[in-house]
Amino acid sequence: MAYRSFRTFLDALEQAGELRRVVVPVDTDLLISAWADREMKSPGGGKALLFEQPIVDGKTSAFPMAINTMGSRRRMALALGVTEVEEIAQEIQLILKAKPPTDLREGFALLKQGIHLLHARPKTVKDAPCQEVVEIVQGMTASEPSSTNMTAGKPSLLDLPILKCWPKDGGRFITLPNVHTRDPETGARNVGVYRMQIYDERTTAMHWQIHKVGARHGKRYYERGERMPVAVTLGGDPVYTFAATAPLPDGLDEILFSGFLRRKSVEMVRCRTIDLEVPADVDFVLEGYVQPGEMRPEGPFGDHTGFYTAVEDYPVFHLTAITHRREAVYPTTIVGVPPMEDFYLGDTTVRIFLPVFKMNFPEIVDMTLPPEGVFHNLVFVSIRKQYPYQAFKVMHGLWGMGQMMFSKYIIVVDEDCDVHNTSEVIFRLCANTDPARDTTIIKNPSDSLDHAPTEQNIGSHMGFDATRKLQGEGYRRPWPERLKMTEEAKKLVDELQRKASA
Ligand SMILES: Cc1cc2nc3c(=O)[nH]c(=O)nc-3n(C[C@H](O)[C@H](O)[C@H](O)COP(=O)(O)O)c2cc1C
Ligand SMILES: [Mn+2]
Repeated sequence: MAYRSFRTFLDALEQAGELRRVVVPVDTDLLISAWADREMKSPGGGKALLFEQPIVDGKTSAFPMAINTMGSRRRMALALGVTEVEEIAQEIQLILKAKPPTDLREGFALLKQGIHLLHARPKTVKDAPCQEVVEIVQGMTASEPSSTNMTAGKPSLLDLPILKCWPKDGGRFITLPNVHTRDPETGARNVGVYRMQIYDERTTAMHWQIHKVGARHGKRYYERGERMPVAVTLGGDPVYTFAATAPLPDGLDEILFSGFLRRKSVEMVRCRTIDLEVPADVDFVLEGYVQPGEMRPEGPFGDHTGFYTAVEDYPVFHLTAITHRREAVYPTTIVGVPPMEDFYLGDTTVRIFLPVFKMNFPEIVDMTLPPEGVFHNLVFVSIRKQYPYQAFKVMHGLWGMGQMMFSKYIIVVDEDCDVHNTSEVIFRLCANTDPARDTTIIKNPSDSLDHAPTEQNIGSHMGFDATRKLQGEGYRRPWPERLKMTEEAKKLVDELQRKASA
């Protein structure tokens, strides 16, 4: 299901009892953040919050703002228009297994997949809700000057209800920007969520870390000495933001993936001042550019590690235009000590792409990144083990897959262990390992945000084989049997307890 706008998504959340409206004015300087932090940490991720009167520098913003809209399993499913995100995983599995159908049922299933894939191709449109209001920086020449909806005016980022999230943050940060860029050589498009610190009404930082696709595109422009067009979108169908946060297999275009997820092709419109296209139904578009070589200190920022990320130099984004819907809503999030909203974004990605992991590693049964690990610090994976050292083979495989390279600790357990039950995983880890025999330490790139490694971006990672040991793994004793009560005894006690409490 596709949402026509961010507001339709908010309406759906409200109807499902998943949204709370806040009608009192609340300051964007720490107070919305403090409120949202409490909400995100309440059982199950709390509710989405719509602040109708965000206060910026003592004035009520012209735009309402929404936060925690994807911060629970239920809201993630609603965002993606499904009952359970496993439905999408099943679809992906079907596509991966695409082969001549062996019976009619399978044939129909494949056909349906095919149609959805056709839907995935974006279309270009001329009229766009996201350009109902167009404000162009003076001196910039806009395309299609004949347009009727052109508004004179001075675009200013300070008009948006942008949060200062944590007390020692270096300023206000746009936290859910969908940053659209293009590879100048191949033309390949990319969308990633990279936070943007506001410097002034027309300038921000562009925090794409060195391992990210935006940074790679940037490097191509820098090498050519060319100004890099960058379009930042906010809002629209929530699948756009989800796709932009998902570490997609390289080469899978976020816009195509969005079309697949929403079962409707994304309508794209050309920006007014730069040569890029963006989804026509988003709430805001910040058009601009990054100048090769220009760097500026960014931060500090209260990050999803639970710590402040220190000041570092990052590229600078220069605004050339703001276009927006007349009734735009500003979407945002905050990150911090887990659990926070972003856990659910990451969790959904793992659940959706489990079939891709399983295709590469058929022994994988289930996998999760528990919230305590803040994405990259901790991975639990269960496998059906057949041969010695298979747990190590799986670790090395994961460390070689895209952003899984950052995984600091990987714990491999047997298939009968529920990886979503952290207590059960820790029990297996403690009970089944001899540290010298069952661990491995490797070198790999580290997440830029990880403050623990001595040097930024590089570090060691550790794998634990907490599976039951086979003979060929150096274990020479018989593996003991795990305790289990008989079914008969359990049934009899059920009856006895019923009687005792009657
Ligand atoms: C709320 C949120 C904020 C994020 N902020 C950043 C950021 O500032 N810089 C960054 O490099 N990645 C950030 N990420 C992670 C990227 O969006 C993620 O790695 C994504 O897969 C990058 O896309 P890419 O592979 O196309 O570069 C953030 C993710 C979330 C959920
Ligand atoms: Mn990407």
